[in-house]
Amino acid sequence: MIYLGLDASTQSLTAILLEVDGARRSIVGDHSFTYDDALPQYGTTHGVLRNDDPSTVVSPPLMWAEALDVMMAALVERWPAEMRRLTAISGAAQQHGSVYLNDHADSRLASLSARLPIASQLADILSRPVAPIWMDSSASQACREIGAALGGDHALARRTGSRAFERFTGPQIRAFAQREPGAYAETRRIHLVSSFLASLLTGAPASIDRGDASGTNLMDLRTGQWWPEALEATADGLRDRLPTVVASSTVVGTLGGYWRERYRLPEVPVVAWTGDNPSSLIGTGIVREGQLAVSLGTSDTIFGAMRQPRVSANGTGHVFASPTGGFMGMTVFKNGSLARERVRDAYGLDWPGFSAALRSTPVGNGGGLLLPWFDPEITPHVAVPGAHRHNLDAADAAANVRAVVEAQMMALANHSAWMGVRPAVIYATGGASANIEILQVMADMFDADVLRQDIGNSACLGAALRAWHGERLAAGESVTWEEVAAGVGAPSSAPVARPIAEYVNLYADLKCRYAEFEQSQLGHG
Ligand code: ADP
Ligand code: XUL
Repeated sequence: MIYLGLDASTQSLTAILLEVDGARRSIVGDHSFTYDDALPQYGTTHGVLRNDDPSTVVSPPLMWAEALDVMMAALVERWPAEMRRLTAISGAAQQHGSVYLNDHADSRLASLSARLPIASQLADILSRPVAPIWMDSSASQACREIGAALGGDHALARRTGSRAFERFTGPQIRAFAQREPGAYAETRRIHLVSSFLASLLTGAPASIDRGDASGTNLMDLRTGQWWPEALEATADGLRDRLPTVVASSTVVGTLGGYWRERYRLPEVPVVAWTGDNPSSLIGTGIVREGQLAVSLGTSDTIFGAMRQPRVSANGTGHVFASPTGGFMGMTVFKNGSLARERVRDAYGLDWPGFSAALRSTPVGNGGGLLLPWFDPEITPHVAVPGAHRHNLDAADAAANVRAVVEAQMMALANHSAWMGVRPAVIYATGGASANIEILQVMADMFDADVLRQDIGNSACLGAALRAWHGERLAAGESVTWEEVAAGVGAPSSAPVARPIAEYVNLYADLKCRYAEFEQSQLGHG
């Protein structure tokens, strides 16, 4: 049986074909491309569109639709036999981003012509031509209003898992309804990226899973359904515009006629798509509390499973529903890979040069510190971007490379303390987990062994594994999450980096100094 997992991330679309044959599982195909390279006509840089205002970051939804077409064509060309034997599909997508569809959407999706590319048939179903994505931080006022209407940050966090965050879908919807009331009035459906892409596959409005619905400030974590008061505090008539919320293992439809005719694919179940981070939880095999993963992708995230939702007292981080039916804790940083690239490029380096700089500089950087807020930051909240240096010469390339990596690892460690987990092992994933020198800083900072999967994209692997789990469940077979997590997803057992006692001690001290520097720059010092 062959399962297709897709991951529509900020910068790229990735696919994994997973074959399950009894206890044997193997990856029989994988393919990935960046939107910038494959679809330059949309004019994105790193998958996004920006204007002069650093708080506004959007992407074209039609680009994601066209990317699905490009991906299916490539998969069918390279793995024709496997694609004909497809058993089920699921997906993961960057979280929080929202897509706004008008009254024509339902009938258009149900009657797509297989002779024309999908994107060319969707242009007039959007009530908003662009989708605000997780990097957008322009909804501050909406956050304040929603927080105030729902009893303050802590009350909102206890109910939905997070205080109001600018990138969360609820505040984004409120900001849109206030700025463009006419376009909001024309909006019939609002999808997250995950449920939008699932809808394109099924040809009908697809439900959203609880994991991705947790990133909206609109779902009650205890009931796993939309929270009526939050809907009311966010925008008029919102309930009717949102997808229904379902458990992550739910089959939300079958592959639509467009894909079956255009690519000669079977009519297979489509399992609910989820967010990339909940999907990574499955892909890294973290199904028990006490384990943590760090994803170094476009965003840097740190997350782990939680049996009961425990929100942080000071508003850092999130609790989401996990695809396993429990919960997950997470802290997110916007200045992840793009900040590392910014430093790399500022000094004319490539990745080997970046790694060489890490090897040639002393651990602790002689006390040189950098706050790498090149973009507005999520954790801690920084509205006005700016990189701040302490004891660090901006002209010293190698020291700045070490400073950005140490800063990111210190921020990951400090701002995940609220989860109360001190792991002996960290599971590293995401594009930058290819970099062993970065992982050594991680090991020393967390005093933990770092394990890395052979498969770099755990969100995509999680999607393929969830397709398998959901399809089997629908067929009446129960597959435990432990079984799902075992096997192909498991990292190779040998750590790729181990903590060195001397550096662990040095970082214990430096982490406190970093926290003080951060506070002083935030104006709380
Ligand atoms: P996404 O969040 O879009 O899924 P990925 O997890 O695919 O992102 O990561 C992409 C990023 O990986 C690139 O932006 C790049 O900065 C980073 N990357 C790739 N190779 C390396 C490397 N050797 N060292 C550090 N970063 C790397
Ligand atoms: C999670 C978040 C990002 C996106 C993009 O809350 O904002 O990690 O999911 O990957």
